[in-house]
Amino acid sequence: MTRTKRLLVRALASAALWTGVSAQAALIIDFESAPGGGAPTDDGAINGVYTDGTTQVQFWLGAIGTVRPLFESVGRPAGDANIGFVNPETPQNDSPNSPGAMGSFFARTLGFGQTPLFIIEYLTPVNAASGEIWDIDARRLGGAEQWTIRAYSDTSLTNLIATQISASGNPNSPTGETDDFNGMPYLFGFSALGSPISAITIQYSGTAGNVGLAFDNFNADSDITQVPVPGSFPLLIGGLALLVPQMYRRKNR
Ligand SMILES: [Ca+2]
Ligand SMILES: [Ca+2]
Ligand SMILES: [Ca+2]
Repeated sequence: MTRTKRLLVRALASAALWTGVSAQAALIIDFESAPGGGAPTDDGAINGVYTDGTTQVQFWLGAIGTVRPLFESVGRPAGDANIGFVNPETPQNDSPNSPGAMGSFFARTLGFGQTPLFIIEYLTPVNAASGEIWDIDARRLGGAEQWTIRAYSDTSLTNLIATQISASGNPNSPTGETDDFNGMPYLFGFSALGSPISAITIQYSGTAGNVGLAFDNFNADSDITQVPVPGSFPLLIGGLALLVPQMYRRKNR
């Protein structure tokens, strides 16, 4: 085997290892199916536990064991009387500015003007989580939307281990409905907290009225706001760095 080939093999092995690391199992809940499998129903309750066989998680409103959040259809198909968010930047409400970014369904609270505590309850504690709060916007001269996201190490919501404040809508934008997060996701994430996470809550803490929560693409056990550099990544770069001059030399022979 030539030196170039050896280097190529080493670089490819590193790449394979790198791919393996980033493809670790993760439970991603995009609300495109119901917890037990099967298709969601627009405005139907999100009943039951989502699981990938390892992580188990479910959603509540107000208090654990009481009311369930609802599935909401992306866009506004005929007969959809109740929506999750208003977006004047797209032809239909409940639509992301980037087509496809929410799939066909997301999760919402009960309706505008009702913002019960959104609770993510783990039956199996995790070390990380991240998710998208959609369409954080504002009312022209009428306040702005904002959410407070908290992680707890228990399901009685007493042992607070982390708090994040979301971005805020911009009440000074020309319309109050076309600022940075209108029709866009705000991504929150928790990891490396010292204690495992048993619950996450999302509480409304903004000043605009007539608000509801739109939630999607929940990484139940991974924090995609943190991109770790895998151990093999420097080796891959090193392998390629050695390889490039070899190839160059060969080409100029
Ligand atoms: Ca809808
Ligand atoms: Ca609906
Ligand atoms: Ca979705």
